[in-house]
Amino acid sequence: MFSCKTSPEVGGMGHSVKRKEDARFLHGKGKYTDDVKLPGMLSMVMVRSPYAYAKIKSIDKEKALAIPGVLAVITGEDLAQYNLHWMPTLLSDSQMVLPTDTVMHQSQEVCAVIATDRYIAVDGAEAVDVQYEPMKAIVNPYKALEEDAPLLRPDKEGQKDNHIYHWERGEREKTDAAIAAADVVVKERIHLPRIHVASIETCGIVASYDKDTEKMLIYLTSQAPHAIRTILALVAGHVGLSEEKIRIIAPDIGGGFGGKVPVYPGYVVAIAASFLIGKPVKWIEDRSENLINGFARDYHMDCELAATKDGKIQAFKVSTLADHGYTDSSANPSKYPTGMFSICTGSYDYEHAFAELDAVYTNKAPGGVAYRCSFRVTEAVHAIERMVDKLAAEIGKDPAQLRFENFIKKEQFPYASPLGWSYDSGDYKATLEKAMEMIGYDDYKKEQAEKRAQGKLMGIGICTFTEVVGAGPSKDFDILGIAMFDSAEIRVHPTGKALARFGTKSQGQGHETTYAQILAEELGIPYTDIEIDEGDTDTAPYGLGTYASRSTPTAGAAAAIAARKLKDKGKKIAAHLLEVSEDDIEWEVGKYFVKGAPEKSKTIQEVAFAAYTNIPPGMEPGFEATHYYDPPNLTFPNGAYICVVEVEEETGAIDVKRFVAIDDCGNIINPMIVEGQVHGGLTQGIAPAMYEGIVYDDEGNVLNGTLMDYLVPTAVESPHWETGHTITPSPHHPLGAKGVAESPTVGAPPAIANAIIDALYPLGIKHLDIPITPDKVWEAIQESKAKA
Ligand code: MCN
Ligand code: CUN
Repeated sequence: MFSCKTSPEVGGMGHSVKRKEDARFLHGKGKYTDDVKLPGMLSMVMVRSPYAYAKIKSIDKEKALAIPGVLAVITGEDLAQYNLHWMPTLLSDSQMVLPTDTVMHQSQEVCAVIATDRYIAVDGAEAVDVQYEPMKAIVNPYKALEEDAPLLRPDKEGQKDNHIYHWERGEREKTDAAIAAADVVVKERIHLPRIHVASIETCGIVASYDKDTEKMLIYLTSQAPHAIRTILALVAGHVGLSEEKIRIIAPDIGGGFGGKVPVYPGYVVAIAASFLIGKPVKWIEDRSENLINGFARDYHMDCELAATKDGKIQAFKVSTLADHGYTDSSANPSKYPTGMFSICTGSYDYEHAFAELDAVYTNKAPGGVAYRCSFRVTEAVHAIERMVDKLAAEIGKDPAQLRFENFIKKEQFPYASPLGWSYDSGDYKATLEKAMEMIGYDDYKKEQAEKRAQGKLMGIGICTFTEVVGAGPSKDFDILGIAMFDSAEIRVHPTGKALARFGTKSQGQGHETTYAQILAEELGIPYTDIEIDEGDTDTAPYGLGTYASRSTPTAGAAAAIAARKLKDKGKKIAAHLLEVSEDDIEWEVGKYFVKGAPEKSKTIQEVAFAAYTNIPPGMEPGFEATHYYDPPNLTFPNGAYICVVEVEEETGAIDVKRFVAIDDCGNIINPMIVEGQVHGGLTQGIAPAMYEGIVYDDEGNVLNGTLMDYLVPTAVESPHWETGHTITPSPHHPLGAKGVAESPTVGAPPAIANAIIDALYPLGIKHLDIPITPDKVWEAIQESKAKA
């Protein structure tokens, strides 16, 4: 167990101090991209395609340009003159900035109208006359692979069909053989549909080019400002936008959840427009533009789990078809096109596994963007956790018992998983035991038996997941060639107060508080005396940004090590001040003292002052340190979630009675912030499980592109989350911490799905795909009754 080393006033690790950033947010003083107003700023609005697949016959700008205040209509042809009409996606596919001849999905950007204000720009966009020749859209990814399917991406050299790539991990033959020889094999096709992060703040940019200084100042709601700057320089260097001339400032962010990692076409057009016109250009998406473009997931997974008749798991195989829309815009590391999907073997110890994935083009918006997923871990965890429950049901074993019998044991860590990961640490048994105790598992089992006897539908669902977060190591992980590590830079001022800057960027995770707590833990400077700064590429050290719950595993570690470098320098200064040898100096949080004479001491603040005023001969003045941290491995948090539901047979209504979440993210920096992250993440877990899913018609139209039709759960839909934790420190992280922010979103959907399907099991219903809505349940019940 973890015990705090610092006082609450210093506020190091383990203290639930209040978030420093909240005063600003609660007082309405957060500064978001749309709050940026620059002199002479213009507004940009996109003209979007009503069709999912169409040839553009003509674009008539005349009427739009005739509107007073409309300054320009930018088309793909205009950008083509500068070779800016295509851009790379984060996974090295290509995406149109603006089309020159064909639109590939409904709501795709067709051209951009620039005007003196947004109202005029909207009028201008409506006045642009685009003539289309609609074509038959491919919506179903299986049909996209049929032989007579039209080739969607003839622009790609060598592309002969709509197949993007094949990926595989593990041993196909051995896994197939183990499955063929097993007593029991359960199979299922599991679909995780497209969903949208639906952050409160949509995407947006203010691009401001100064022709005299040749500097491009960009305000961008971005989770990864440094990486985006590098990519922009690589894409637009040929027109003079080189990296030192680009400054990206990511101001406050109203939710990222993965949706603010990529570069969207609107960003490039706004930058190009400002570059050409020489004035600031703002582009902010409206809600529907945000909801219809860019989604997570769309994985169709064929799963097979094999076991002995008493439930010893022997092999797992999963073959996935991934619908990426018209371009693969997954924000995944380049050597991991399917992200960390190969964590799909889960928390269980068995020998044989094989995972393969085929990615395919369809006429949908670029897919594979994230939804609080740790790089495809949600999909992986859903596959294995649904299948483990299916196996339990098939052999009539309690799903908790089945898990206990198959868990990787505490002594087996570091554990080499069959698909190539080295799990760092964990105690899965303890985590599940704690969850079962907290919810009162055995009592619910009895209650369920009684309810079933009365013909009532009650279900208990478990998910015991293993997460994988914290990329690097940079030797394995890069995005478009940019290696993944992260950074911290600390400056302690003469009065002992400090400023620390990071390569990550908080979107609501509380970094201004927790990074200060890490430094407080290491240096003993109160967390309230430490300012945290992120997101400005001109001032922050280079880093890859905040996603995949990597900030604590990477930048958090960098902060600790940078602080330790400072402490080493401080020790020399303290020795000088106390007139003893360095070897005689000891450290206790916040001060140095002479071994055996604790009354002779210097505080960190006194040492900081001396660093600028009274240093030993030959030493550099100043009290600063920087560290770029390249982790030796990822961190592997885990959790045990249990959900209890009741389903009403007449209506299909689902009532989540209890939900207990026990997370193990190693040592915790701020328990309250972690709890907040878990609450938010669980709500984003119930969302895809029960409510959210983008629906397409056969023509590729999105049928729920507004928040009237796309149900984002609020406090009303959310159950009372009950949380707790176990602590297995990461052996390789300098603070023993693991990332946590996405665990709940990864773990909750299968727990909820398992509970609902368990409730319906007496009716013979053995699987439902998420979102499991009341109408889906009702239909399944009707079908099962018709069969009976
Ligand atoms: N933390 C801690 N102790 C630990 C682990 C984490 O106190 N052992 C704290 C951290 O210090 C940090 C927070 O918990 O303040 C989350 O840390 P971490 O797990 O490292 O995740 P990141 O900071 O990298 O956040 C990214 C993650 C992702 S990928 C998505 S998606 C998501 C999420 O954060 N988007 C969010 N949570 C979000 N929360 C808000 N409010 N808004 C978003 O857009
Ligand atoms: Cu997968 S969503 Mo978060 O990694 O930014």
